[in-house]
Amino acid sequence: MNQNRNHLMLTRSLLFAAMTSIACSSAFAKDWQVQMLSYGEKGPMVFEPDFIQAQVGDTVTFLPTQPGHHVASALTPDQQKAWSSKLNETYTVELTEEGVNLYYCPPHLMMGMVGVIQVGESVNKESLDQFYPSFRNKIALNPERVDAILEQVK
Ligand SMILES: [Cu+2]
Repeated sequence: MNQNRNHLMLTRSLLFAAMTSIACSSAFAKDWQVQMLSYGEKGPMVFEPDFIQAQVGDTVTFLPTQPGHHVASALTPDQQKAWSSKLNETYTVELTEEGVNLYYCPPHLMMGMVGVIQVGESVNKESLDQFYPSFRNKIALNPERVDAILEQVK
């Protein structure tokens, strides 16, 4: 009898612990902020920061700090929907899948306005490595700056 009651209490407290940890993980989801700049620390036409290591459930908000920019995904993890924003708008993307997101500013891809969001592990690194050479061919100015961003993907 007594043992049964103990077992029930243990089950209840485990259930409570599980529910609490679910609530906590969403409470700690982070909103990262990326500025879209015509001139930043690394020169003209940049996202700042240009590399983010995030977790599933986080969001990234792109801010039109300086005018003339927007953002579009070039490559996303398999189940992550492609995204794109309108010119000069604040835009938030929800990171629903693990893997690497490569994105760019459409009017300034040629000038290397590119960024990366890694979510958890880089599970789609093989797709990224296959995709990157043709993408890099469209960058006329400072492709090395973009290479350095991609090198942070581990
Ligand atoms: Cu731009």
